[in-house]
Amino acid sequence: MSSDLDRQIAQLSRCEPISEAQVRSLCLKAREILVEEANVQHVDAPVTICGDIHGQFWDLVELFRVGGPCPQTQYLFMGDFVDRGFYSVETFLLLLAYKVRYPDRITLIRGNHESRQITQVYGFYDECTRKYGSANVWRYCCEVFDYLALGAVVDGRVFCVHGGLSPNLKTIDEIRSIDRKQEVPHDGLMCDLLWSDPDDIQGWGISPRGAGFLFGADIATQFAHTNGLDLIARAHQLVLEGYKLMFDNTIVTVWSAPNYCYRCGNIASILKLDQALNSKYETFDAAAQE
Ligand SMILES: [Mn+2]
Repeated sequence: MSSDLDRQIAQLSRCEPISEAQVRSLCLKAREILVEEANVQHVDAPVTICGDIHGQFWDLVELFRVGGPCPQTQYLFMGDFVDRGFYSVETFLLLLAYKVRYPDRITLIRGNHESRQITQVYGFYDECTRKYGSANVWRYCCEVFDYLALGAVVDGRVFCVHGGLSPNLKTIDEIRSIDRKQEVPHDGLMCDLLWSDPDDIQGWGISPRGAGFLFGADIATQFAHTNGLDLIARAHQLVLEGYKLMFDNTIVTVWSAPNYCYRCGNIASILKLDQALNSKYETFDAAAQE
């Protein structure tokens, strides 16, 4: 019922949570859509690529003001919708409602925070139990997390992933053999895609995060060459200027949570790719908190 869904989108857009029964039904519909998606979704340009949101609901509203409303603008969100901010429930459910209402106009890929283990430490679990009086909504959302795609490729030329590359990955095709419908593992290819970071090193390095790897320009350049890519777009790391190009413009970090944790003082950005894959970065500041 798209009219019910439109009402839920309107309600969530005011930062008002929907009922537990509505969350359950929304999550079931979302899973039906996501289960049909590939581990690496193909997306056609033009599309606007976004990084971490982390429950900063009013900043997500600002993002849609800057980037244009969904579905008029096609969006690709690179994960970390929840934790840290005050409104992970409303943030994730609004994005999920858009996904169910306009499945071809918004792509959601999984971040390392879309995990049972991480959300029990960094806020989403507590927020769900506080707002709903039980862990049911958290459980429904975690079941959706397991179905989120692990990456996306725009027009065969721009690879999008939350974290980065893996020593166990040569071609994008190899991601297709993962059985992604599970909690994020502690190591291996699926883990690395969600946890790794580019760094000014040669080859591979140990990540200080305790999961994933650091990878240098040589690794990124080789991966881009092997897979015929113009750009690797990823999120996962706070960038004070909102975005950061590295390795001779082979990789970019896009960060979409302004004044992260309501105290970092950073600006945020989104990456607009036009029909011809020209890139344009739009930056924005934190919204006034309501
Ligand atoms: Mn992350």
